Amino acid sequence: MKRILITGALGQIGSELTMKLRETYGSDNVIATDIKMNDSDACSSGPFEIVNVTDVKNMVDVAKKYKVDTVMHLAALLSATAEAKPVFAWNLNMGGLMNALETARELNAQFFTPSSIGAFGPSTPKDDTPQDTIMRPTTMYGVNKVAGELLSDYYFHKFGVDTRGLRFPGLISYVALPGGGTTDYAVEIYYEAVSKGKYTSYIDKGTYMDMMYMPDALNAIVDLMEADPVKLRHRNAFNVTAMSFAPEEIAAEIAKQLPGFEMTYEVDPVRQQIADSWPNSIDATAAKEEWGFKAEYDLAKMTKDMLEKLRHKL
Ligand code: AKB
Repeated sequence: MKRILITGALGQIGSELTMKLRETYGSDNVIATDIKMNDSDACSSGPFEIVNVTDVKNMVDVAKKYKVDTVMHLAALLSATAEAKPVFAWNLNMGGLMNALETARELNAQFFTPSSIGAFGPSTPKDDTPQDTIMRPTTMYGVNKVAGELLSDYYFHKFGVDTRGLRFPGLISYVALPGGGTTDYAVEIYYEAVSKGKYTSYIDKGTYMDMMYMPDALNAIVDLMEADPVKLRHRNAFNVTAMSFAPEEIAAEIAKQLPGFEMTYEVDPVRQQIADSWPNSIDATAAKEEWGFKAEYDLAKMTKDMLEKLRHKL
C-alpha cells in the first residue's frame, strides 16, 4: 500500500488525481497539499496540509509527519503564465522541483512529476515526434520541463530515487479549469459551447496539438507508478497522447453533437507562437512497450462525455 504526498493538489491534475488515488489506496494514505485551501473534495475527503513548494523544510516536515513513501509533485506554472513571468516561473518550477526531489531522496520515496509536450521546440521533428529526439524549447516553461526531466534522471542515477514522469499533452477535463496554459482553449471551448453556444479561439485554425482526456491521464499516472521498474528503459519522461487536433476539428465535433455551435478566431500572438513551437503529434510507442500505456478516449468520445457532464454542471 502506498502513502502519497501530492503537491499542487488543488490544481487541474491534482484535484482529480487526489480523488482517484484516495479511491485506489485509501483516503488516509493520500496527503493533499497546496499553497492554500479551498472548498473542493480534495481538501475535505482526506488529509490536507498547506505546503509552499519553495520551502524545502515545510515540504520535508509534512512528508515526515505522514511517513510518505511516494511524492507526486504537480505544483507548477503553465506555459503562458511562465512566459509572462519567466523569473518567477524559473524559481517556482525549478525550485519547487528540486525541493520535491530532495524530499523524495530524504524519505527514500518513489517520485512522479509531469513533463509536457512543451519540452519540445521548433527544431524537434513535428509529426510523430519520437521519444528520444532534439529538445531545444524556446519557452521558459519548456526550458523548465527539459531541465526537470534531466534533474529527475539525475536523482535516479546519482541517488537511486525511483523517479518517473510523463510528457503530457493538453489535458481536458470538466472538473477543474486549467490556468495559464496554451492548450486551455480545448477546455474553455466546451464550457462556452454549453453556456453560450459559441467560442472565440485564441489559437488559429490549422494549429495541431496533442490532447488527452483527464481519465486517461490519471490512469497513465497510476499505471506508470505501478510499472515494473525492470521494464523501464526510459523514466523522465514518457511521451503520452490520445489525440491530435486543430481548433476547427474540435469545433466540428462539438457542432456535430451540439447543433448550432459556432466558432470564431481572435488569435493571441503569444500563445500562438508557443503552440507553433510544439509538435503536431507525438509518438507514444515507448510508453506502450515499456509499461502498457493506452488511452480510451478519442475526440468524439471525449466530446460526448464533456458535453454531458458540463450540461449538468453549468
Ligand atoms: C500548457 O498548455 O501549458 C499545458 C501543457 C501542454 O503542458 N497544458
